[in-house]
Amino acid sequence: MPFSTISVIGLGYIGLPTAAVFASRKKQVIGVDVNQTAVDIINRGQIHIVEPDLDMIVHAAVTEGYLRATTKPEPADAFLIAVPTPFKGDHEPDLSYIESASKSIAPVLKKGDLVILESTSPVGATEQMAAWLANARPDLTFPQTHGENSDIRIAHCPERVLPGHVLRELVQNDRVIGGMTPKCSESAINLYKVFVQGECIVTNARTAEMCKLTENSFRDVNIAFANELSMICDKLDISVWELIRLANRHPRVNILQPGPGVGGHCIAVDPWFIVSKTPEQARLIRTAREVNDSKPQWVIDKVKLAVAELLQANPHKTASELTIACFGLAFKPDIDDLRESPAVSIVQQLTQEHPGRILAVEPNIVELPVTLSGKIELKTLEQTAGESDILLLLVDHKEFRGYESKIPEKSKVIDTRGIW
Ligand code: SAJ
Repeated sequence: MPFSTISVIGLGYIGLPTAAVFASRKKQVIGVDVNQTAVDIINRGQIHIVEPDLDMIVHAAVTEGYLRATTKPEPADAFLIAVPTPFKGDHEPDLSYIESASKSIAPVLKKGDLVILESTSPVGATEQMAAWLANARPDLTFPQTHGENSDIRIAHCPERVLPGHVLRELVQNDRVIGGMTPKCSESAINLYKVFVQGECIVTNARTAEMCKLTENSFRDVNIAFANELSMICDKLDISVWELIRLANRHPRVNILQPGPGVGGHCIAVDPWFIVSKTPEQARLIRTAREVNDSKPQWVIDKVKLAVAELLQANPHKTASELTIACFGLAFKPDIDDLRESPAVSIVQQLTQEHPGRILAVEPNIVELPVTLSGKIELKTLEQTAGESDILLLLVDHKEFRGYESKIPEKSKVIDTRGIW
């Protein structure tokens, strides 16, 4: 079935690139978002998020008339829901965005439409979405009650793109397609084949939900292993970086890299969706989360120890005379995204505990986030050399490589990334 009009609900880090790529394949795309400012920016052919090359594609799609944004859903042949699924205070998934997105599209659904849930979701969320839709539209039939004969087709097709490489990965990655029935999957494949060059692999909705959570939990558990090793090695006076390099020479060992903690919007969140459904079984997954979440405090304790050692070596000094320079604020290297960044939370806590100056070097931003502004000084690499007593490397941005040669002998170095 050809899809002439496609609607994407949620124009964030996943929805907007997806909408733009459909539009670049000359589909009529209606982007829907509750944020009027984002809608206005997109309709001007600009973007409100940071992702390489996305501005160009959105600009072209809007000027050529293939992409239009609005706050109110309109009829379409396929709807893709790409809204956030955060967790609440107790690590329970919050499906309220999916609920309001499905309730908002329900009135414009018509027989033959396809609805795809792309948001990362706990197992069962697609069935829940189908129930919300069916409840709002008793005049239409849905797969949970009418199987292959339903008026509406429903599938879960999680996104798996890496921030910073979204446009390439959207097209090239394989796609897991979890239809509520085989016909739902078939319909979803026809939609994704508009731009996906990777393979589209069919499963059911629950397995597709679990697959996405498993991918990110796999990475989280592996990073937790590396982080745990770093804390063990610190106690045993062994370089964890050398250790991992050596162990990885084994043909079947591939350990990831320790760091100051795990940030971003996915890996630190998704494993909790597994834990919340099966708390008794998901013991390793929960512990990995706890290990990774404990790493920022471990780094802060290292800084405090360095301060104490410096004061012991210079009894005439006070802590307020010591300057700490923090290298990197982003949640991972070579991006400007500071949200959910362990580096930011470490620096924030240092501002509360350290009475002296705190400098930050973050080559990917021009202005400090509000949470840090006025509390620390944003500096360039050149301005920082020689000015600091403690150098704390938090993100392995490319600009920081080789900087170790400029660090004065007397300074204390805490390198959470192992590049110095
Ligand atoms: N990190 C380490 N050590 C490592 C690798 C990463 O400490 O060896 C840290 C990073 O510094 C960062 C965090 O982990 O703080 C997450 O970074 P990331 O590059 O591993 O992942 P994200 O969050 O940018 O994107 C992930 C990807 N998932 C996987 O690689 C399994 C991406 O493909 C998903 O689409 C994305 O989550 C998502 O949206 O779920």
